[in-house]
Amino acid sequence: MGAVVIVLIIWAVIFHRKRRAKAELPPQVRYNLPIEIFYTVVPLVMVSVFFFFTARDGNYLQKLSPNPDVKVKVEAFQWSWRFTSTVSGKTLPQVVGQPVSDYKLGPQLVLPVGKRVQFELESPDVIHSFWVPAFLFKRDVIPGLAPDNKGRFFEITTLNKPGVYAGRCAELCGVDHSRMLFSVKLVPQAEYDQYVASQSGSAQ
Ligand SMILES: [Cu+2]
Repeated sequence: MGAVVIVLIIWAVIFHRKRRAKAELPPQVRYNLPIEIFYTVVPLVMVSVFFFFTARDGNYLQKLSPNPDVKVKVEAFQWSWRFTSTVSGKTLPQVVGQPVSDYKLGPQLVLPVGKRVQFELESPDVIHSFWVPAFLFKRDVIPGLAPDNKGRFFEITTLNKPGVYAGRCAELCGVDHSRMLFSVKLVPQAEYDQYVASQSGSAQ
């Protein structure tokens, strides 16, 4: 698009500049119906296409299932994270972090592979952003949203590959923003069940 515009500008400057010999106005093209219809309809079609894909993907990304396998409450604060997992009615003890220089030293969230996980995001102070690059999903954590606000929730299906994945805050949120690191450990379901059983959780 940029190239087309630049070429058209140069073409107009070279071939359609004002000649010294002729002082009168160039031919006027008002009330040219075909051109007016053209430059009305084409942008309408373009915007409609963009809108269709935006609405389709937005709906898909915001879809929440009624019974996710794991629910995680994520509290982002200056400058770390607090994770609270709930699995089949059992709430596990909170994982609380502090600012660190390496994501492996930060708080670790353990999740099963290939499962539906619903996150609820909350911030008591400023805007943060919850980001695990490997999950291809990032969501701003905005303080002050009502408990039922859809902006608090999102859901992903975890990767099918066990491992430890880096996570970080992706919104400049203060002096220790760069040290607001955490990790997500994905484990097979059996190992996850063991992990859940080993935690002194409270039944809801
Ligand atoms: Cu932050």
